[in-house]
Formats: sequence, structure tokens, C-alpha cells
Amino acid sequence: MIYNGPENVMAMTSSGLSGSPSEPRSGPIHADLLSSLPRTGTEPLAPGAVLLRGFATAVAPTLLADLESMLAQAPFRHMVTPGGYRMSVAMTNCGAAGWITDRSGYRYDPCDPTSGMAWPPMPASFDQLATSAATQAGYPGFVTDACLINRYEPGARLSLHQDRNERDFAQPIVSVSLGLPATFLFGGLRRSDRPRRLRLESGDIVVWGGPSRLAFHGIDSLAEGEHPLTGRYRINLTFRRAR
Ligand code: MD3
Ligand code: FE
Repeated sequence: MIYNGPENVMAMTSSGLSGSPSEPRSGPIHADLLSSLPRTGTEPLAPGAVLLRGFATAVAPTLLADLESMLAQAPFRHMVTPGGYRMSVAMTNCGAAGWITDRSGYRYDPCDPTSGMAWPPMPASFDQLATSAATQAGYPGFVTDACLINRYEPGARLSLHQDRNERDFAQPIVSVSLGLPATFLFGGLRRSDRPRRLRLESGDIVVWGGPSRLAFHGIDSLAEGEHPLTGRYRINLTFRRAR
């Protein structure tokens, strides 16, 4: 694991105990300077789960432009759960397989049920980000074949669930948050385990592998807001290995 967050800036510059008296000593960092540093760094969240703050910030405009051009072929839609409920989160997919739900169940399918056509191909920007984030988190060689794209508007939520429709639970899931912030609920291996709450902001990536791969998780009801990249939406890209 590589730690490159503000912690290390502190460690390097707030000297006073180390270094010879003859060498110049950098003074304390001004509070405003510290708080204006970009939110970056690698933080372990739980066994196998790693938060990469701001990892996608620079590429976010490219991701959203590539998303925009696939929406003509595969627009966002509100799917229906097997129990007959319309999901508040709107979804679409790209890649060789896409996650869908309808009255007959949850599954991956190579075709979009709305058009009957294959899902749009995975853009190179998506693919490359998923692999580099997985590598940074300690999962080198991750190759995604399915990207589920979730769109939240204020009030939309995703109740606690596990992701179990993929073939190989040894493969991690890479999730990329864009636009409005959300409160992520991160539970344990039993539905009854009380979830932790974690704020995810635009550009944050979480890689879920190891024992965290089957943890219960969800998203709290999205708060109203306006974001320069997405307006009144939060977009989440979840990269999976489905087959
Ligand atoms: C932890 N999406 O698409 S991303 C989902 O923000 C999903 O749209 C949420 O849960 C969202 O299935 C959360 C984070 C995430 C995704 C998959 C996981 C966390 C996970 C799988 C296992 C454990
Ligand atoms: Fe999930």
C-alpha cells in the first residue's frame, strides 16, 4: 500500500526533531495551505477494501463525455426489482455484459433489454481507470467486462444489498463516484450488522475485494445539490468482472 496523503506532507515538513541544527528548517504549514491541498491518498477502509480519494478527479470530464455518447444507444432507465418495485436509481451499462433486474430476477446479460442490442462497448477511459485503480489498491491484473452505471437524483437511494451475480467473488469491484456527494453505508457480512457511514465525493474511488467483496452495502437518500460536472445528479460507475 502506498500512503501519499496529507499525512506524509506533515511528516516531511513539520520537522524539528530530525535534521541537523545547521540545515534550514521548514516552518509549520499554514492551516489554509494544508486545507487547500487536493484530497488524495490511499486509505484502507476494511480488510480488502481501499478508498482512493480523488483518484478519478482529473479524468472525470472525459468519463462523463464518454458516458454522454453511449446514452443515445443505452439510455438511463428505472429497472424493476423481482418484487415489482421501480428502483429510484436509474441505470445503464457498457461492456460485454450488463447487470439487469426485472420481474424474473437479477442477472448479467450481453444485451440491453430495452433495445435488444448489445450494450455499448466499454470506452478506453473507463477500462484504463478501472485497471489502474485496482492496481493502486493492490489488485493488479484486474480486467473488467461489465460496467454498471448508476444515476442518483435527490431522494434516490440504494438499500442494503450484496453483489452476488458475478461468477468469481475473488475479483474485486471498482466503484467511481462523480458529481454530487453521497453517504455510503458499509455493513458487514450479515444484513443485521450495523453499517458504517462514509461520505463519497466526486473523484473518489473505492476498490472492494477480499473479505469486503461480499459485505452488505448501500447508498443513503441523496441530498439536494448542484455540482459543476453533473448538475443535480450523482453518477456512480461500478466496474465488475461478471464472467
Ligand atoms: C461493496 N452501487 O451498483 S458503489 C451497486 O454508489 C452499488 O451506486 C453503489 O452498490 C453506488 O451494486 C455503491 C460501491 C460498491 C459497489 C459494489 C460493492 C460497494 C461494494 C460490492 C461489494 C462490496
Ligand atoms: Fe452493490
